[in-house]
Parts: sequence; C-alpha cells; structure tokens
Amino acid sequence: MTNPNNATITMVHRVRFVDGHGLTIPTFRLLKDDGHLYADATAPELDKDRALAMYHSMVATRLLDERMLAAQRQGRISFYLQSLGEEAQAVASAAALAPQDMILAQYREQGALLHRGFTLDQFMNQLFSNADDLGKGRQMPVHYGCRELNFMTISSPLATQIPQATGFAYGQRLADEQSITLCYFGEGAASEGDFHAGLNMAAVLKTPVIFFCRNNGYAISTPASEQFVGDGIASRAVGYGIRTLRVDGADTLAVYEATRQARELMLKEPQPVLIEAMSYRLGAHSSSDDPSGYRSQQEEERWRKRDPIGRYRLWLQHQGWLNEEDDRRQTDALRRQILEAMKLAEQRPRPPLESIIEDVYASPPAYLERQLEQLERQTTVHPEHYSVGQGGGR
Ligand SMILES: Cc1ncc(C[n+]2csc(CCOP(=O)(O)OP(=O)(O)O)c2C)c(N)n1
Ligand SMILES: [Mg+2]
Repeated sequence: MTNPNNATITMVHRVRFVDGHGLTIPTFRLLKDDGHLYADATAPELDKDRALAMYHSMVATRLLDERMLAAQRQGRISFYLQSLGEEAQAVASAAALAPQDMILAQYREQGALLHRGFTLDQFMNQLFSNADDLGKGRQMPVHYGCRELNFMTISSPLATQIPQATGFAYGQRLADEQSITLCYFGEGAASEGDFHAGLNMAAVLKTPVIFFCRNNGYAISTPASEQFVGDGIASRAVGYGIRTLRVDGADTLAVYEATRQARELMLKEPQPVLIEAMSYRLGAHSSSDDPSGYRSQQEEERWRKRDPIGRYRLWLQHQGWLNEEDDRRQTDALRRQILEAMKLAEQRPRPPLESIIEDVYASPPAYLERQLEQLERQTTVHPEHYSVGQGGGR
C-alpha cells in the first residue's frame, strides 16, 4: 500500500516491536580457509593475469606497510598507517572497477591506489613530503591523492568523503557516464552525521555509488561493541532503502565478486549499494597507537589465522597459477624495489617554501604573501629548526 509516508503499512492487532537483528543479513563467502571453493560457490570470472595482479598488489601493500612502519620507528618519516589483514578489501574491490570509476577513500585503502597504478616512487614521495610529491609535501604521510588515477585526496576528518562521494556520483549520473564512485570508510566513521546524510541523499537521488564499509572491529581503541548496538553497518543501509550486501573481507574472491556485481547493478539502473566487509584491524591503528592497552594478544592471534593473502595464495596454487619458487622470487624483488624507492625519495629535495601558499587561490592574497615573508624570515633566522629545501632526513 502506498501512502504519503512512503512506508509499507501492514496492519496487525498486537504490539510487536521490531528487532533490527532479526533481519539476519548473511555474509557472502566463496573461499574456505584451505583455499578451496565451497561446494555451492562459483568462482568469479577471473583470468590468470588479473588474478595474479590482485595477489601482487596485496603482497606489495603488505611489504610497503612493513617497510614504512619500520621507517617511522627509525624516525625517517613522521607517521604511518598499515592495512595489515585488510589488503583484500581494498585491492579486490578496486580490481572490480574500471579506471574511469572514482575512488574516495578513508586512509587505510592504500592497496586500492597501488592496484590502480600509483608507483612505489609516488608513494614514497608523498611519505617523505619531497618536491616530487603530488601534494607538494603539504599533507601528513598517507594522505595520498592522484587525479590521473581518479583517486580523491584523503582527508583526515572522518566521513567527509561520504557525502562527497554521493555528490560525485550524482554528477556522474547527470552526465550519463558509464562510471560509478566507490567510497571506502570504517565502521567508526559510520558514526558521523555525514554517513547518514550521504547515504540518504544517495538513496533519494539514486546515485551510482558503492559505500564500502570496512567493519574491522575497532575505531582506534573503541571496539565496535561500544560504538553501536545495531546489526553492524549493513542494517543501517537497509533502513535507508539501499541494496546491501555483507561480505567476508578476508575473502579476495568474494570481495571482488560483490563489488563487480554491485557495479553492474548500478550501471543498469542508477542506485547506491552498500557493501559491509567484515574484517579485523590486525595492526595498530597507526604508528601513534599501541593496541596492547585495549585488546589481548590472544584476540589478535585468533584473527591472524584469517589472513586474506594466505587464503588467496592457496587458491592460486590450487589453480596451478602460482608456485612457491616464483612467489619467493617476486616477493624478494618487491622488497628490493621498495627499499630502493624509499632511499631515492629520502634524498630528493623538499618542495620550495613558496609552494605552501599556492593552489588554493588563482593568485595568493596579500595576507598569505605576508605570512610567507614571515616564514622565510623565521627559517633564515633559525635554520637549525627547519630543513626547507634540503634533502630528506631530520
Ligand atoms: C571527525 C573526526 N573525529 C575523530 C577523528 C579521530 N580518528 C581518526 S581515525 C579514528 C577511528 C576511525 O575508525 P574507523 O572508521 O573504524 O576506521 P579504521 O581506523 O578502523 O580503519 C578516529 C576516531 C577524526 N579523524 N575525525
Ligand atoms: Mg574500524
């Protein structure tokens, strides 16, 4: 029955409160822990090259994370943020997109950017804030962005990317483009008002955006159980009338297929989709965090066994597409390339000081010019506190 309230009305004659958990949203999973498909599961159509490219990106992401967390500990960069245990979510979802699709990420999805073709040099230039950084060294490490690769620059305030993604996708819809938007965020970010505004607008305006929520159990030290009592994040999308799928975030094939089908659906008929990927943030929140203060090692060990890379590697081996020898050789080569790129980026000069006031206004206003002069004086009087224009290192 339709009515001015735009709600389905079925009359009953006893009080019965609805419990959101009663919805039972299933979790889509294709691969068993041993890397074999479930009996009633169908593998996505994936050729060998594409399947191996995804594996390569996940391994590269993990190695990059390992190396750069160590670099932060050595004092070579100021900050780092790993995606340990969550590599499949970013890589496999990005792999299901076309290059013209737009990505708006939170900050833990470096795998998506790497898979799109952001080079190790580009990663390093950003992390070392040198003169070749696309952002001209004006952002904290890990705030990547790349216009060429349709990857919007990361912004730290949580959830700002969600209504922006809705708006971007609305533009794609109005232009009648064969492209969509993918928006990543954590379950913690879903507590922000922007999440609700972004989802409702997307539902009403029927914009082709995939809301990809990484429900990894924590928002820094706050466990999901202290963040919300509803059935994960997926149940909220149902409330907004958005098609919704929950997926095992450690299952590369399932994440790929879920995203591929979501994209197909919205290209046929513009509409948003929410995918809630269930995972676990295995590492610390960032290089500034120590999880031993809020969770046990036993808990971490339990989740370490659900490694997305290990499970996918087994599947590739069962397919006869990967052998241990090649795998080891490629991993060693990657490690060397990462180290090499890091050393080069560390030596490149810093961006010129005047670039700090560029790119916001067509020409910098007088007050910014004055501030720049003050800054130049300051760095000249106290050169020992600044490394302006010099190579890396502190
Ligand atoms: C508006 C806002 N509030 C608080 C913070 C501080 N903060 C940074 S990350 C974070 C946790 C976010 O958790 P989640 O969205 O689940 O992502 P995860 O780190 O688990 O990947 C918080 C609270 C912020 N950056 N912006
Ligand atoms: Mg989280």
